[in-house]
Amino acid sequence: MTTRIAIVGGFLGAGKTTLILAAARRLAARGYRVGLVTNDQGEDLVDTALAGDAEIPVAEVAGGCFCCRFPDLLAGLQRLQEVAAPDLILAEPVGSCTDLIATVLRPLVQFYGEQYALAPLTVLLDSSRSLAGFPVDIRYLHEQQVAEAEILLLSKSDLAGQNGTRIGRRCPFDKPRTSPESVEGKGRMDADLGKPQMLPVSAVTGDGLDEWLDIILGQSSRNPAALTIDYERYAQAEAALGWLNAKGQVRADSPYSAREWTAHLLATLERLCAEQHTSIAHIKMLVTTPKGKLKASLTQSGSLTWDLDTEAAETRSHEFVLNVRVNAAPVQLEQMAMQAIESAQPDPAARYYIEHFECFSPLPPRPTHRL
Ligand SMILES: Nc1nc2c(ncn2[C@@H]2O[C@H](COP(=O)(O)OP(=O)(O)OP(=O)(O)O)[C@@H](O)[C@H]2O)c(=O)[nH]1
Ligand SMILES: [Mg+2]
Repeated sequence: MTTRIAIVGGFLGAGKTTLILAAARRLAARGYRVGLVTNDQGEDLVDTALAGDAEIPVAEVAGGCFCCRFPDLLAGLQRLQEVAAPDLILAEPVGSCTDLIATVLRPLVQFYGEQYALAPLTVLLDSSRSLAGFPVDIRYLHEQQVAEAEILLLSKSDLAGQNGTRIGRRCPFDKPRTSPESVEGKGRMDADLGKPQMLPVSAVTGDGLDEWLDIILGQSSRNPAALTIDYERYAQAEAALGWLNAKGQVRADSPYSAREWTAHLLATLERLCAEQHTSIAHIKMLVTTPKGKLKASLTQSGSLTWDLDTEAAETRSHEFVLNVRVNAAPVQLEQMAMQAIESAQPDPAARYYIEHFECFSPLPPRPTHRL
C-alpha cells in the first residue's frame, strides 16, 4: 500500500506551518490519519514543537533541507508510517529551499514509487508581503520557488486588500513550463497543465482550504520539468541569510509577565534589524510557562502576530525557543539576539540560561539526488 505525501514549500514565513496545522485538524475531522515532517537547517524548531503540541505525529529533519538530507527524509517518513500509519503525510521543506521537483519529488517517485504517492507540489506565496528589501539573489530564490509550483497557494488571503495588496489568480512570476511527462510515464501533458493551479487560501478563515485538500488528496504530481536553476545564485541567496536557533530558560524571584518578556525581546530585535538595515524573513518565538504557551511571529517590520496566547497568569520562570531568519551575517545576528535577550530581563536579579545556541548561514545546497 502506498502512503500519500504532499510537499508544501514556499518562502520563510509564507504561512506553511500554520496552513499545515489547520489542514491536519480538518483532515482529522474528515477521518484521515495525518503525519507531518518539519525541516530546518538547524535544530530546536518552533514548528516541531507546535505540531507536537497539536498532538499530530511529527518527524523532524534537522541540519539541512530535504534535498541535502534525503536519507533523513526517508527515515522520517518511515518512522511516521511505523508509529502512525498516516493516510497523508504533509512535509514542509525549509523556507529557503527550492528545486524540490528534481531533488525530492522525482527521487521519491523514481526510487520509492511503490511506497509513496506524490501529490502535486504545493508552494505558498504570501502576496501580502514585499521582498523588495532583500538582496537580488534572495528574490531570485523566491522566484524559483514560485516557478516550480504545481499548486500555487496565494496565502493569507484574509489580508488581501490590506497594505495595498491584492490577491488574484495570475501568477506574479508566470513562466510556462516545457514538455513535462506524467509520473507514471503516460505521455506528455497538455501545455495548459504545465501552469500551476492557483488558489487563494487563508489558514485563519479556512477559505480555500477544503479546495486545496481535495486537490492534494485526489491528484498526483504530474512530474513537471525540473527548474533550470543557477546553483551559484541559489547558494548566494542562502549565504545572505543569517540563521539563529536558540533554546533557553528565564528564572526570576518575583513574578513577571512572560508575554511582556516576549514582546520586549521581539520589539528589540525588530528595532535592531531596522537600525542595521536588516530585512526580516521570519522571527518566531515559542514560550512555555508552567501554566501555558505563547507563540509570536514577525515576518516583516510591524507585523508582530500572536499565534498562541494562553498565558494569562504571571510566572517566575519560562522556557523559550527562538528561531530567527534575517538578511544579516551570523556574527551580527548573534550580537542582535544576545542584546535582545539581555534587554528583555524581567528584573536585574533575573537569570537566563541558554541551553542551545547556533547561529550560521546555510551552506550551499548539495542535493543527495538531482533527477
Ligand atoms: N493573517 C494571516 N496570517 C497568517 C496566515 N497563515 C500564516 N499566518 C501568519 O504568518 C506568520 C508565519 O506563519 P508560519 O506558518 O509560521 O510560516 P512558515 O511558512 O511556516 O514559516 P517558516 O517555517 O519560517 O518558513 C505567522 O505569524 C502566522 O500567524 C493566514 O492565512 N492569515
Ligand atoms: Mg514553518
